[in-house]
Amino acid sequence: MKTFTLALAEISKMAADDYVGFTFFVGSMAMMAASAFFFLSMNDFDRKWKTSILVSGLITFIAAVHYFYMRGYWESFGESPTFFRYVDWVLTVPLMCVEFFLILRAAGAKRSLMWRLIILSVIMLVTGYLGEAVFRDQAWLWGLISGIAYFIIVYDIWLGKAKQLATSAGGNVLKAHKTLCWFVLVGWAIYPLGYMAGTPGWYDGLFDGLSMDVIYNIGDAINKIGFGLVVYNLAVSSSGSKKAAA
Ligand SMILES: *C/C=C(C)/C=C/C=C(C)/C=C/C1=C(C)CCCC1(C)C
Repeated sequence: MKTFTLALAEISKMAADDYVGFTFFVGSMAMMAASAFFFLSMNDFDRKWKTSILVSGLITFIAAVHYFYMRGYWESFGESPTFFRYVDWVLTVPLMCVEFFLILRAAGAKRSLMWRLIILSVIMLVTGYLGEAVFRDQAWLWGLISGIAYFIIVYDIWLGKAKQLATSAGGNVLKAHKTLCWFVLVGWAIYPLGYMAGTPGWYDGLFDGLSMDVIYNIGDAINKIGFGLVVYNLAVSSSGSKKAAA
């Protein structure tokens, strides 16, 4: 009861114009709801798809836990929870790479493809962290290196090996792959905008009035939940059997 009262007291203290606090709060709830949805529905599918849905749920669940911490951090210190943010990403973005591998596995995707995407995503995130938290004076340089890793990922999935595999798989897999590719090209492009809004550089002034954390929070909701739903749809449209029998 005491914790409950305390929690209420904290919530009532959130200012009406605290968009960062608000999006952290809504983000926590959305990630939690999405996790419940994915976890509860995963048993409707056969084994092949179960793992993919499990991973969708893990992505939103890991994010939900980090959002609770990040909201609290913001509440207590009024600062961006940069460290928690990047720990969240370094766990969840590689899992999104695993999703690509899982849906292309039947078409013959090798583990090397998965590891390549994972390593690129870790390079993208570690260099981003260095620019945002450690070498802020050279944020543009670290952002650029991070951006190069990002573009290689985009290239790989849109035009490289992953694309070939998706094309040979055809049908629903190809469709889902394409949608995920759009998420990476457009949805993930939200993050560099947040980065530029939150770090000093030649781009100063371009993003005046925009909050890095609000931009990141919107990006996370779109990408983590959206990605999971694409995979869920693929499972629904491809697995017929068990679902139809139920
Ligand atoms: C669930 C979290 C996701 C999908 C996070 C994705 C993050 C990125 C695509 C971040 C990319 C960055 C750049 C491309 C350049 C500037 C630094 C970053 C790390 C913000």
